[in-house]
Amino acid sequence: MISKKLQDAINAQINRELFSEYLYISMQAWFANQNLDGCANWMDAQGKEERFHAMKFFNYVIERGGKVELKAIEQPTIDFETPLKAFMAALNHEQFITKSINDLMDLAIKEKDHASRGLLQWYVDEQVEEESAADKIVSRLKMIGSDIHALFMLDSELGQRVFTPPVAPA
Ligand code: OFO
Repeated sequence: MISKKLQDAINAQINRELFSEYLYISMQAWFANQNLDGCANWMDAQGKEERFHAMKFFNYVIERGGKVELKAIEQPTIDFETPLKAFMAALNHEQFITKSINDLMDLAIKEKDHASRGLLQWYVDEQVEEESAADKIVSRLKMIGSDIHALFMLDSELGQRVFTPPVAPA
């Protein structure tokens, strides 16, 4: 059975993952209003990924005999000003999430909870991808600057993203 301390910490992380979904669909709405449908699609896929992250923790808590306690989800930012600022906000958010996953791992190590360490390693690896994906788009948007044609090309590329549930460890 999972300790109360770890259970509470994972419940807090479930809230952060659900907030992440909320933040990304807020970005999706903003991009859709800018008629950048490819960027909106990318955010839609990212929101679905966050939901997957939340539910993976959710199922784990239950599997370990713990109690899932859902808390209120904070309102996300609704105006992002420019595509670059939106993706920079996404990158900053992922860096924040990485830190919270690392803190959870520290707690699992302290509690000698090996099952949770295994689960959290999956998230540690996932965060490498999450940060890298956002960082790459930020870099490209910086190169694009005010070149509308290049922005539309990137938008079209981001429109190809499809959410596929990440493969969980065996
Ligand atoms: Fe759940 O990784 Fe992004 O926030």
